[in-house]
Amino acid sequence: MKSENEVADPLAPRDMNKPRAHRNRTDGWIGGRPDTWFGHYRENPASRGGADARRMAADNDYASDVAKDLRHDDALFLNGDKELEAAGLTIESLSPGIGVEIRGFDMANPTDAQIEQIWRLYLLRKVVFFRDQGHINWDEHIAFGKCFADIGFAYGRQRALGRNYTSPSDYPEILRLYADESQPFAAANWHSDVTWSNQPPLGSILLSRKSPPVGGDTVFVDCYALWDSLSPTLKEFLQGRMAVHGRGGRDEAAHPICRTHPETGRNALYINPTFTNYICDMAPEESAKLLAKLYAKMYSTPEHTCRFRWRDGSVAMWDNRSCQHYAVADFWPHERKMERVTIVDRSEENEVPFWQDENGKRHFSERLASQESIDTPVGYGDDILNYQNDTASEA
Ligand SMILES: O=C(O)CCC(=O)C(=O)O
Ligand SMILES: [Fe+2]
Repeated sequence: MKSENEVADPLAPRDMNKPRAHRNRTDGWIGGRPDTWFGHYRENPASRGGADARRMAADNDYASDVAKDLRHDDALFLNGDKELEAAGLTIESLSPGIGVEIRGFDMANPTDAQIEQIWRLYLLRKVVFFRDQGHINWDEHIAFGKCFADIGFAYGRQRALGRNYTSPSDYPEILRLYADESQPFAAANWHSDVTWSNQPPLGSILLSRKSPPVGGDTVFVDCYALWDSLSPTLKEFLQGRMAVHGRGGRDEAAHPICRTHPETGRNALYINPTFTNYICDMAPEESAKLLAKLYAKMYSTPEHTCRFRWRDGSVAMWDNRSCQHYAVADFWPHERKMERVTIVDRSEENEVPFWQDENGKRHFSERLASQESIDTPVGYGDDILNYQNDTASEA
């Protein structure tokens, strides 16, 4: 007998390797290597534009409209437009779907028009980059963050810090991530920041004070595209479903797996292998299996990523609601000194993640631990500390 959870099997292989399979599948994975799926040439661009890849395969007029939209977007993200020009900004995309470098302004003295354009690009590109901002001091770094949102502490609302993270004593808003030969560290695990909290920070503004001569890049992945590229069956199975996140094996917050962005209205895949413990309302082994499949899909699609090479004074400003990041830990024994300002939503209503259903109803994340417990850094035992050494991360 089928149990309630066994509706349509979201893990069932669907037509992999069949001729003309692109006509009836859109996910490019399960039951085979995703990168051998020949529909990728159309499917991944479709995901980046939020288009329907199946319909593109069946309807040439629709496909040519999508192509037109993508060409239009590419022209904007490569060349800019009148509004950017009026603000004195030029841009260059790192990849078709995610990441753009913005040039022509000074973080210490941004104009209102520049702030408006930076936010516009931030929402569209999920992460934006600036170069040559090494002259800014902590006050200017904080002031720049305040142009967009409220300033949080290292963990957003939580002030107390864990290992590897320090703040100058009179600047709790500045988080230092310093690594060198004797203090090796990198947040080398896919994540969106602080998802163990039901009030995760909306974004971060990370400045490189000292970049390694080689290595230490940061990779970003577009979580809208990850959501859009799932099969309709899997989307239906996951929509409205929650996953539990936490640190150190604890259950601290339940978040919708399909998270609706409060400003763009787009849906993003909101699970990560750093903090997500399990999917709710599934048997533990089924949840583990599905998470593994999802991660395999999420992190094996270079089409949805961009990779940023740091230089001294470079800045990355990312949106935790629409992308994830991974700091590549290949730079030891070199020095890598980063400083971060964390931004939190001004609106309480938007700060707690939610999934918005087709009737406009918001289904919010839940806090599962006491506020006091959430506000306390996780204590790793000495054994674990020694064993994990450079890998444990809370932010
Ligand atoms: O060091 C980096 O590039 C990113 C570190 C990180 O994960 C963070 O600041 O949230
Ligand atoms: Fe992070």
